[in-house]
Amino acid sequence: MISVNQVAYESSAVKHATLRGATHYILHDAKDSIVLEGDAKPVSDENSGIDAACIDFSSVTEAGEYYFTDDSGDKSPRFSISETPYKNLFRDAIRMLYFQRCGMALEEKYAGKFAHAACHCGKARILGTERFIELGGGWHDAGDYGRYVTAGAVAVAHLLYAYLGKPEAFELSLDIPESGNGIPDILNECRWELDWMLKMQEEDGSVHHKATSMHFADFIMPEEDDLEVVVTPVSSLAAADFAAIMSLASRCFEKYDAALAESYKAAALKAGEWLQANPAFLFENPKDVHTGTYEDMFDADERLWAAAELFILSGDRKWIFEMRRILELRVSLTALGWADVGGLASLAVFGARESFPEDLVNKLKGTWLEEADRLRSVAEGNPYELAFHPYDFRWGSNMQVLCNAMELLVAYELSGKESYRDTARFQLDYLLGRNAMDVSYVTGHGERAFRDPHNRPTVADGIDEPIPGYVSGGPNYRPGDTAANKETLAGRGAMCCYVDDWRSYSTNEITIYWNSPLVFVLAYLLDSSK
Ligand code: 9MR
Ligand code: 9MR
Ligand code: ZN
Repeated sequence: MISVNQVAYESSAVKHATLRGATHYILHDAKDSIVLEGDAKPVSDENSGIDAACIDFSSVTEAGEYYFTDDSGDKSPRFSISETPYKNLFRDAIRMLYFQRCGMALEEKYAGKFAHAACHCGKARILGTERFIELGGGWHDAGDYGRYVTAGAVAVAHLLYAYLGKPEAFELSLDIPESGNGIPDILNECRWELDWMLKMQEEDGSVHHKATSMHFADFIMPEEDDLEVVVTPVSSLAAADFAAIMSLASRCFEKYDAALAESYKAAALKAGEWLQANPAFLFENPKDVHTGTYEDMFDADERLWAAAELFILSGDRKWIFEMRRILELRVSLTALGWADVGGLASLAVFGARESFPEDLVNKLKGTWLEEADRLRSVAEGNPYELAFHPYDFRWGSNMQVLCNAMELLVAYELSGKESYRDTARFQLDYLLGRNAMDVSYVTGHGERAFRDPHNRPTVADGIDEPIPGYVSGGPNYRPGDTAANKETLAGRGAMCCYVDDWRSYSTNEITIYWNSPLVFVLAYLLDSSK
């Protein structure tokens, strides 16, 4: 069996596939002619538990459709080689966020057969009070209908840093209601989340952690969900992420809508003042609230990100002192997920290098490149060239795969070393099918793309296929749901602890912050394929 990136390889790029259970491979073009053949010797692979070998077919550069066969009689999925791969994938990966919109009818004009009525339009209650607030807007977090500030801020951050880094990649219409208003559609889409987030801020600058029902809704369409939406207490995690994302948003919108940029700025500064005056307010689910927690025991990395962005926004040196204070602590400076956001602080600094003290920039840059070296060497050690060890396959492992690719692509920009970008491509190849499950983890993209996400609308809408462009959470070596658990997945290697089954929230859910790093990675790779 030969696993490939089922979507596409870029003509001029390095091209690898992975073979298992065979020793001879043949590459065919669309007319079944043999293009290349060779022998490979499988070696052991700790991630999948199955011997495998890496195949290099970089010498094949002609655009077209291809597939592999091997001496075990297997045929690989078809894939293409193209000069401009990923354009449709990129668009669908962003449009996923439009489909997560809450509080707005998704019209057929934009949503096609996936259209549905507006949802969650009633007022929300501040938990523990009888105070009700208008809370329309935002994106549903995932396969559930909650809206969570920290998760949302991180998703928007991936998108906006991608936009600031590679604005040309975003010169496309997403066919969303705001398209054609003179503002890049990526900003239009992010605004839907940002303006909701503004409503989560209190007068004193603090920010509520999340807005969900008391327990998860059934598998019904969002407009049928009439459970009361409650707003949980504030957290310093939410306030810090909020301050950072509003600062960043203010910069991005400045040239398109000065008044809006000003309101994001005011909100950011207010959250920043609250943060400085208040200690850590971590988050735990209040009694009787059973939805996701996004718990995090440490808010220093969130504060670091906020300080970096607030410094860019205000030029106030107090934020540099705050950064130096936090840099004395043990904070990851490369992490880009929802729990650890120190890497977002690094991205903020790299994008505004001239404004920051040189020693600070160098420290972050040094740490960044060290991590890129580590990732590259882990990837070199296995036949999928995945920068993972078995214990990296946690809930949402595909986010980590993509965040590693982001890390490597930024390392390439900082250093010019091609090998970082090559390793980044291997991470994308893994996501798109070059893995031991032989699955493309993006719906609608790839001959063997997953089809059955843990996503309420997909289950409830009566349409056979899912909306294209969802990223699955992916393999989880500690699965824990009715479809994926210790019994059903007994004996499998970590890379194979996955089921394409809607009941499997621990391996096959979708979230906004699993799509957003894919958008970042594709924006950077599209730039290189110009
Ligand atoms: O659908 C929920 C999903 O969004 C969450 O990620 C997951 C873990 O918090 O929980 C899912 O809801 C399940 C609940 O936790 C237990 N009962 C079954 C629910 C639906 O499968
Ligand atoms: O993505 C989250 C993952 O890292 C955690 O391990 C998991 C369990 O706490 O929760 C995931 O987040 C879920 C959130 O709590 C509710 N919406 C669905 C998210 C994805 O499963
Ligand atoms: Zn909704």
